[in-house]
Amino acid sequence: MSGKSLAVIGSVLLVAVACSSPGAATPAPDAADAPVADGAASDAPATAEAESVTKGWREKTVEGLIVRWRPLPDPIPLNKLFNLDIELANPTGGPVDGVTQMRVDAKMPAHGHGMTRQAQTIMDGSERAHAVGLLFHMVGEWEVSVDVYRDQHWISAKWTETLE
Ligand SMILES: [Cu+2]
Repeated sequence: MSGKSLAVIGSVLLVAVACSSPGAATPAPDAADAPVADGAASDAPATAEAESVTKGWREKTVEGLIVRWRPLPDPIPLNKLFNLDIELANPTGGPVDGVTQMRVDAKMPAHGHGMTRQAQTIMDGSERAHAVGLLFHMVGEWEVSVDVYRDQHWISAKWTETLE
């Protein structure tokens, strides 16, 4: 009798889990998801830029691919989790083809160490991704790399971010 009740409860739980997982598997789109079409990222001269102000999208063209990212929040906080939005673009316009994977990592080259945790990168179509769970645990210079797997090889775009 009680065994049967447990079995019923068990199946109800299973149904509940099964029902909730499709929703849970979809990462909630960030509130700040609106792609700021600011080619204005390179507006200000890069000289003597204050590292403590919002810099917006960082951009670099590597192997014929425009790679952009911005931290959330911006500026990157010390010793607190942050995320990155990543966008790819084709310099000649049109879609970006052949991208199957993206990943993000960061290290402090001067100290010979990386982050204390691994970021998870979730692709959102073939031209966007969200990297979650980065953490800069020290002040100083961090090298951020956004790696894109395209046409069977990795393209790596790197930036230096200074945390004060
Ligand atoms: Cu360090």
